[in-house]
Amino acid sequence: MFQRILIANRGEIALRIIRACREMGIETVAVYSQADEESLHVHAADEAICIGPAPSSQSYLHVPNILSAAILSGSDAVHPGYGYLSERAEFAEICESHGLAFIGPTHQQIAVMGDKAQARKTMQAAGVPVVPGSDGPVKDENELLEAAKSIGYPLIIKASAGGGGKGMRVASNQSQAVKGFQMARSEAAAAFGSDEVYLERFIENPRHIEVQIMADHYGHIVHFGERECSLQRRHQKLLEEAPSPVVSPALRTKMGEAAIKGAAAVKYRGAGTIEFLLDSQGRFYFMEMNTRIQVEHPVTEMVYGVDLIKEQIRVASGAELGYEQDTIVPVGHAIECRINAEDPEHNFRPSPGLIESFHAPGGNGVRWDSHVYSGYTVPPYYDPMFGKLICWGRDRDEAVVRMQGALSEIIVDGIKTNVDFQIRLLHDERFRRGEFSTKFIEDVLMKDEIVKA
Ligand code: MV4
Repeated sequence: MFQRILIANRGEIALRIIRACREMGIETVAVYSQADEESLHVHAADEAICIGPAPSSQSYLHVPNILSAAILSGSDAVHPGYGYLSERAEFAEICESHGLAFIGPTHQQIAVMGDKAQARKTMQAAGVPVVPGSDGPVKDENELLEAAKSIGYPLIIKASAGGGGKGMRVASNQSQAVKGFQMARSEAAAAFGSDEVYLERFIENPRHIEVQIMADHYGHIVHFGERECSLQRRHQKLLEEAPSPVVSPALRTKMGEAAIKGAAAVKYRGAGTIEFLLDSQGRFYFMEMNTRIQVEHPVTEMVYGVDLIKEQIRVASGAELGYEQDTIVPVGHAIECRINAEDPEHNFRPSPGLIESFHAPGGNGVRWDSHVYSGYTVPPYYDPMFGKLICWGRDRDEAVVRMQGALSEIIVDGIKTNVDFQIRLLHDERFRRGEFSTKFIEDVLMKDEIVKA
């Protein structure tokens, strides 16, 4: 087992990883930017090293500084958390070549899944269902129109280097396809330094459902069911739950087995998430694989009674999984609300600043993962999420009621938050019935607002 882990991240996830290490008897080294001196993760770790000024490019994304901190502190492993360097293949490779275990998959696996066209090909070859689409990237207008003829409209043009919704264009006919192709290419070139794009048939009103997997270094792979992640705004998830209200035990088994098959095809190791689109007829298609721990991992933890961070660390150190799929059974229902420093009244603009007073929610089945406290200042440089509220119940209704109660207990004075927006979402009858798709927040909730105003 590792003796000392450097956590290459900040905020709630850094604290989450420190807590897991503490339970495992592993020492922790926090890194922090000059804007994060007062963050709880700095105080909670056994050692803390300043790695640079506030901007991420000079701190949490600065590989030489983080590597120096890991080596000078005598760490034997690096946990990247989510975001930042967690899916940078070069970072994983540099860690390993300096004798530091990277708590995640191999750099080759990160690279394959980071190239979305290559990931799609890999999954298709493994027998995982993919959306009908182009056979690899499309190079020019001829290839575009040729592929579009067999795919049909509407179609979606996606950047190979993209993911998370950047560099995408939907086209309903030939002229839109030609225009979208040019736009997607130039957007991708500017954003990712690669203008490679590929095509898929556009699935209307899909649900975003992702499967959690865990793999050891010896080829054993299990899944921990799905998370329903359809409730997003501009590709930022707002509320996630496990299980999905529309996934039956039979579909869970099918999606879980598909996810394991895809992971096995690249001899995957560590924690991973296979994202699927689920259409209105119950068909599912591979979309992307995330090769990191995800923000919403706690809903899976609460339903399956597992500590995914501890499992990640255990398998990274070379331990065997040690349990079989048939022992992994979901119990009850969990919901996560992301709590952001933002102003829903003004187009969700960020609202950083001093939290003058703060009160955390609590109670039976309530979990609050956050690094903030009364007197903490949310810095303007990073993601506005400052906490995650996770509620478990024996069924979905109990989880919803607990979440409503817990949300109304939160007190945050000094900054604007999305707490009231989350309360409204939980009271919506369509949400209560589990009837929503990825378009719900923008098309339904936001439109209601315009109508009301
Ligand atoms: C799609 C799609 C419909 N059809 N692909 C958005 C993020 C990126 N990971 C892929 N995305 C989508 N891909 C096909 N073939 C619709 C989306 C999409 C979406 C997916 C999940 C959650 C929210 C979304 C919002 C808009 C579009």
